[in-house]
Amino acid sequence: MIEKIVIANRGEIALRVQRACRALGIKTVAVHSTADRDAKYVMLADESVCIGPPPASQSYLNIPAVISAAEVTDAQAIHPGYGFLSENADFAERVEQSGFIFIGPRADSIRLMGDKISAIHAMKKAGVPCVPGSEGALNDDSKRNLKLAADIGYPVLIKAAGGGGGKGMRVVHSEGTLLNAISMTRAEAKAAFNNDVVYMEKYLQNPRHIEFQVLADQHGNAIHLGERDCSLQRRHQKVVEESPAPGITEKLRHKIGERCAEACRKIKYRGLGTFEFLYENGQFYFIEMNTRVQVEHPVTEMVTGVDLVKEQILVAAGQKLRLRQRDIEWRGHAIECRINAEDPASFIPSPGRITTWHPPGGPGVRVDSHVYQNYFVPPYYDSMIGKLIVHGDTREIAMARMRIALSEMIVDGIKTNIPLHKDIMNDAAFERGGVNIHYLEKKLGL
Ligand code: MV4
Repeated sequence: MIEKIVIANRGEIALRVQRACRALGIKTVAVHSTADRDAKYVMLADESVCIGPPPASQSYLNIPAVISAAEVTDAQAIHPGYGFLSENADFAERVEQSGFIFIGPRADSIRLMGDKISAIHAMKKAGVPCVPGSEGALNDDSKRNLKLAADIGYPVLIKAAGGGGGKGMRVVHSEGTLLNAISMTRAEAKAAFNNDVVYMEKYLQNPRHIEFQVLADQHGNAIHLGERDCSLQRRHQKVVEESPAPGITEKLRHKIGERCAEACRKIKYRGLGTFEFLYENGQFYFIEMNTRVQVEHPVTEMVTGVDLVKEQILVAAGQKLRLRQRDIEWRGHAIECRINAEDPASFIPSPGRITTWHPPGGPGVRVDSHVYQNYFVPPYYDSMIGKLIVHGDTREIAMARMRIALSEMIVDGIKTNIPLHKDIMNDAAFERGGVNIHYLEKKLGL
């Protein structure tokens, strides 16, 4: 069994992983940049190693520094959290080559999903429903590309195989602009990802973003833990997430969830994973798979009662899944608000010292945050300072709890997006449930 884990991340997820380790009796090593030296989660860890200066490129993204931290502390495993090195196949490979356990999938699974074309190909083959599209890379044969688009039907979307998370995409409404759009997307993709491979999909105009959580072990077992609705986003940054997704029946949940679990068995996937879908007119369309623990994992934990990070560590250690599909039960409804240090109207980051930190509490309220009174939010990293998650028997009760929790929450010294969350929780369309991916940007007048 693993006795000591290096947590190759910072902030709330570093603390979250630490808690899972503690629950399993595993010792923790925090790695940190000089900007995070005084963070409480660093002091709470059993050991800590400074791995470099504030810029992430010289600390949290420094592969040799992270692996050295595992060597000098005699740890057996490395947990990458989310962001940073979490979906870097080369990192996963080097961790394992250095004799450590990477707490995540095998490097080849990360690589498979990192290339969006190979991911779609593998998932389609495994029976997961995908968006109608080119089924592979586009070449420079204009006639073929025009025929592909005509067959798919306009509007189409040109996407970069190395993209994801919203970068490198272009909508094309008619044949007159198709060829130029392909070359433009290709050039941008080359510049951004050093990979000019692009593909084509039918453009879905008003979908919801719904994702399925899966968990698999190294022995061929895989289960799904239902779905999360992450449609409330601004510029590809999720703002509010919830589980279950409004209006998704138990029958549909099991149908799509089982397809995802079966796909994991077919590709011999191990660890936590998220299948991202677009959902429109009652149909699910796979777009991408994430091979890490996600920011929004707590909403799934709240409705299923499963500690996902704990299970993730156990399967990485080689244990068989303790949970079977029939053990998974969904109870009530959970909502998460991402609390960011930013101006609620302009979204400009607002780093600085937190002079008052008064988190909410009470039944069904969870706060995942690493901050505290007098904490200095550094300007170098993501502006998320925590997550407020609520649970209730129904969506209405969860929303009511979120309104109260937001009203109790006091953060002074910096600006936060709490006013935006209060506004969303009183929005009539959000209250009805099932808004699409464009709703928040339209509401904000973007
Ligand atoms: C799409 C789409 C519509 N049709 N694919 C954006 C990020 C990347 N992960 C996939 N994205 C999209 N792919 C087809 N065929 C619309 C988006 C999209 C989006 C998806 C999920 C969440 C927010 C989004 C915001 C804008 C566009």
